[in-house]
Amino acid sequence: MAVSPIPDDKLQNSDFLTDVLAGLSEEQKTLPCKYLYDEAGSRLFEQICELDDYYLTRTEAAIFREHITAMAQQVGPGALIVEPGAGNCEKVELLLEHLQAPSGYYPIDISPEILLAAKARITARLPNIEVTASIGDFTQADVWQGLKDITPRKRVLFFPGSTIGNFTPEHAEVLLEFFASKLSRGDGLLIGTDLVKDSIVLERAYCDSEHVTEEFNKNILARINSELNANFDLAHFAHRAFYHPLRQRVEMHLVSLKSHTVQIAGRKFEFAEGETIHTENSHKYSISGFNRLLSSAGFTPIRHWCDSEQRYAVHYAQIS
Ligand code: AVI
Repeated sequence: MAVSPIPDDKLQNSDFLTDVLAGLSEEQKTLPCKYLYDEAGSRLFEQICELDDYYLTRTEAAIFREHITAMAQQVGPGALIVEPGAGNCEKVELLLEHLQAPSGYYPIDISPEILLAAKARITARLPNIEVTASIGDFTQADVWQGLKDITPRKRVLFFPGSTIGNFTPEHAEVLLEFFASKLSRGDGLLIGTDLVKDSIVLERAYCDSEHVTEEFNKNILARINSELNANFDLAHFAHRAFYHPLRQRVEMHLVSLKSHTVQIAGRKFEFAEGETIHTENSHKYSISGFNRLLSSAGFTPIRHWCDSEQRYAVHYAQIS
């Protein structure tokens, strides 16, 4: 099996300060969305997942509940489930419970505390499933090395949550190619994607009436203040999220409400009134569009499951 890291210029794993200074020096100021998830940001994201306006999490969960038997059959007996970015491993439990004689579960996550607590929970609940927790960044080669010691009948990568939507299509293809490089013929990928839909529904999901997404977005400025010795005034920025139909994505921005200067680690950044910092993209796919992406990354789309309102899809693809 080829094991190689994703090139640094594609899905980089670089330093917070370097990324912030570089992003805010661009003409369209940007901040990489991975920095939204410090401890406070991760807590806020958990609250987002519970919001009425944010339909993604509950819709995906309902699809899994409704179609879990078919999904488990599709995965087949003796599979090793590999989950990059597994977090608290909650979503995989239903699948693990329904699989026929799974050969194990291999979650990968950067947070040792969360991953080891999840391993203990799963082992207590499903003692027949061997859990091999791999701690680190799933875009790096080392965290996949442990797979060498496991020889299941097949491997299936589990990547729910529409996380793939936070990569541009170009980077999503690189990531899926990287996943494909960890698999062999007959192995599979079970992946969740949010579907293209009415912009009102989409914009409500990212501009919720309880203002949790606003707090989540602004938290990145608070994080820069506390970790990088900066002086952002959060009251000088507003949250904005809108659907861009040509790019098929919701863009999240922070809008400067007045002309002002911010200092970060001794460097000055000017903000004009109305200027924005682009903080996140959340790409939406049609079924055919995502199938094209899977194919270009080396997967063969096999089938998908949707909710009755066609809001969200879970795809199964394999290496042919
Ligand atoms: C993690 N990710 C799939 C979420 C999304 O919907 O793109 C992140 C998020 N950003 C704002 N709300 C939720």
